[in-house]
Amino acid sequence: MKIAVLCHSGAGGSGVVATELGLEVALAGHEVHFVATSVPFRLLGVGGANGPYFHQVSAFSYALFEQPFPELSAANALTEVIEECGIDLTHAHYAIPHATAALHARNITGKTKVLTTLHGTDVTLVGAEPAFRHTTRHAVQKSDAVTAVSQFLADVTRETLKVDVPIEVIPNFVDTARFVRVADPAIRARFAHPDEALLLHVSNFRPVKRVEDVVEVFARVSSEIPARLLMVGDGPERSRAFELAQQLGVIGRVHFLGSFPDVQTVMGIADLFLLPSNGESFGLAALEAMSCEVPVVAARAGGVPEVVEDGVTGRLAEVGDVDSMAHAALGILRDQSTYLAMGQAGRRAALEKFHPHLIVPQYLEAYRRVLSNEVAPV
Ligand code: GMT
Repeated sequence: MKIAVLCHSGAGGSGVVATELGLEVALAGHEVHFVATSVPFRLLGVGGANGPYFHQVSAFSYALFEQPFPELSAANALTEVIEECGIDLTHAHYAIPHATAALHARNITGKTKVLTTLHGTDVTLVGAEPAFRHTTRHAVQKSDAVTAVSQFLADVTRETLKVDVPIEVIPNFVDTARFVRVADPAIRARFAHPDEALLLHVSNFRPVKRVEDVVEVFARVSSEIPARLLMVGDGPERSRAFELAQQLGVIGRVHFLGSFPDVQTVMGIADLFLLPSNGESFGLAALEAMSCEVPVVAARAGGVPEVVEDGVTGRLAEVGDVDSMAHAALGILRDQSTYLAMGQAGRRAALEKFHPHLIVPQYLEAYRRVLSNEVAPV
């Protein structure tokens, strides 16, 4: 198959899933062409003459246009790739602008099929916004096939957008060979003393992530036990988290590391992962932590309970309940046997439920069905 992958290039989960999946599909022997505004985060340094290939969506600004048209630029770039490379199927990650752009390109060329994967905020934030409701609904309704990354997201999509097309649930996956425990004391020693608990948060620091709750939880934990916090990623809420850490007097124990693609190293040395988001369709970062045997303390929001099993692979609390989250974190960190059991259960879940060998074939099968005009069995 020749597949075009239309995705965001930043550090957000949808771009990460698009990239990791595209790489797996290429490994399975298919020709994969990424189409994005810049090289996707986790594709940096990968690819070559044998693919996967990258095609840039060019930006165009013109004084008469008060706003840019990312959807039309993406549709234009995709149209060229479809024509030049003979693309069979376009996999659009995120509804607007990517599914809409893919539908445009399908109309222009009359050639490609479109499979859209919904990731979360494309429905829960963008699609729920009156300014985008009709266009998001149209994108979902008119795709040749639609997948969602959790049952929660499939249900919310039906309710919010009032669509009646089949939505197949295909969960996120994790490369369990890469996301492993890192038992190198020298790496851990860069951030924490051996007697300190190392807490971790990884995200794109958007409001939905509630990064201030991360700091609040950490302040409570570190008032009880020696601890450090690694904050990995960047985004609009980073400075608020920094200021709060200063106000709470814990800034000396919080490391803001910025954004980098090989998060597996910091995941592998952490003792606890914090994900207090107020809405999370899946929570890929939590799964990556679980694969590294790191227990997760998270808010019980959206699809998170489909990933983190309360009391087994971590602990869940209500959104904003930082006292309960801190209490749960301390309970795990103070009890070595709970800590080890939760870490091992997380690893087992990653291997038995979210391994690429289980998930990638589901996408390949969805591609095959779309290309042979079969309907998804949902
Ligand atoms: O909000 C983000 O963290 C980024 C966002 C995206 O679309 O780039 O992530 C969403 O997709 C991920 C991959 O499918 C999911 O694991 C995240 O839970 C989801 N984020 C939200 O729903 C907030």
